[in-house]
Amino acid sequence: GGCWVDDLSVNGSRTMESEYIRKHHRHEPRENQCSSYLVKHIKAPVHLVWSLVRRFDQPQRYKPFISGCVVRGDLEIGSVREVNVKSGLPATTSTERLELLDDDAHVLGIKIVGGDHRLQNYSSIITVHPESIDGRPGTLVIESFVVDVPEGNTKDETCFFVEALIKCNLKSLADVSERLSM
Ligand code: A9S
Repeated sequence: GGCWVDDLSVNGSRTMESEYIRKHHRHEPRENQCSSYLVKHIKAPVHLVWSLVRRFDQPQRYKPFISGCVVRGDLEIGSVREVNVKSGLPATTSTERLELLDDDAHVLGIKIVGGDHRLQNYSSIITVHPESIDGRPGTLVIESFVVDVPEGNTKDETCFFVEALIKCNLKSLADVSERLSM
């Protein structure tokens, strides 16, 4: 019956999701750190979503808080980008290093190594996976992070702050991808 199939598809996607998380999104947060992950289902094909995510040199293509960036290096592991943040946010710049870029497994890893903000020892992993949404090609995006809990903040506050920013990034990634795939 419908419920079993639905249940299977829900459980199916949930076990796939947990499989991807176990494989790519393992962070060992230290006592003074918090770590979490977010999931986004995008109605656009995985190659299109990945073409946006993989551009370490152009985060502004989908990240709403970033006005631009300058990259030193040539998109090799270890390249560093100087990100300029739009006004109105609790930062103006962020210096970020490319840790991982796997065009086969669709994995991007970055570390924030500097900037006038409060996210110390921030590192994130974003992976994209093909899935079918309403029988059409879609993409499951998973983004995880680990970051120091700043002095004077709690783990919950820190997770809430970072999760809110990543939710905005993933919403914008969905909007840009879905518009491009129309
Ligand atoms: O850009 C990301 O992938 C994720 C985050 C959390 C970036 C956050 C940010 O760019 C602001 C949006 C400016 C917020 C940085 C580095 C610090 C902030 O305080």
